[in-house]
Amino acid sequence: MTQKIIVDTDTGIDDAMGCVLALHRSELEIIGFTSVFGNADVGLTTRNSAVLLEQLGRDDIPLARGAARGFVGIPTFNPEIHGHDGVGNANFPEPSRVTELSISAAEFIIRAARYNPGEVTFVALGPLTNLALALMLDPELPSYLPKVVWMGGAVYAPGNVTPVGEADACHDPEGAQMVFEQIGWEVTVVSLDVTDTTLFRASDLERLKRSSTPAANYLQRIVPFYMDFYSPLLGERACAMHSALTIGLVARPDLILATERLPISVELRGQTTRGMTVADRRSGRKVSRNRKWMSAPEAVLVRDVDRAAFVEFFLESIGA
Ligand SMILES: [Ca+2]
Repeated sequence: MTQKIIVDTDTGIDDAMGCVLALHRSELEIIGFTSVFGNADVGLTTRNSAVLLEQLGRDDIPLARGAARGFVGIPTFNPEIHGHDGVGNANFPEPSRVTELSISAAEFIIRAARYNPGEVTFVALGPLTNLALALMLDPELPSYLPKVVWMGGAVYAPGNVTPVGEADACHDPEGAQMVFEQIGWEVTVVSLDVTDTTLFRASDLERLKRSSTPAANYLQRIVPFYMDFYSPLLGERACAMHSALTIGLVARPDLILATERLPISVELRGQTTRGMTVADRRSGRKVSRNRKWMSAPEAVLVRDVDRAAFVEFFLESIGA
């Protein structure tokens, strides 16, 4: 059975890997791409999604531009991770066939969800700003769009931009909190707890290089830059597959080995912890008298995945 998805992405190298995977899976029917700031300025992330769609010959997929910033704070970017252009300084030509929709990402999300009530899974690979904006415009959104999957946060694992903060959560803590505190939808969280340890290794890149599919050709131009950033952190030539894993788990839920239902709240005010995804892990939380946490809806945190099977699935899917 095909699953309709909206891919909300701050493309981004690992995001591009995820988008490429999504475009190659017949289980997934992509009804639109929405862009958001994050790995780079939203102008660049929108352009990168347009380039990706053109490179893979999928300029039929709608693309709507989203938020340029989160609710609070001026965004900052880290070009050493994804490059000045967000995709490894790969110098792709300007997109000519893909044009942005005239409506915003938030408006597109509402329209697409209302047109396909109950059928669309919102897959967010960046800050949750667009979904929060859509929720502000249409408070009934969860009844039309009941499933949200988010690559972001860190519950058991440390953060990546701060000791406890993951990048997408830190880019817009308020937007993320709006999504987590909302009752009526199921939020699945694919956090650093599993993505940081799901690696694309040098041997996988070699396999990619032996392939000449459009997807392989495209990824060969951007993945090495990401590996350059990650390799000193990992102690081997590799990179984390954050967003690609997230898409993979939407396509193949059987690759999920363990989940945990937890109320999650996003720290908005901490001196050193702003953006931290705080889960109530207390065993006695359900009988606790702490009403704030009792009323917080539970999210589904992915705790373990079949990493080797996923990487093989990724490579096979793109013809490598
Ligand atoms: Ca991302």
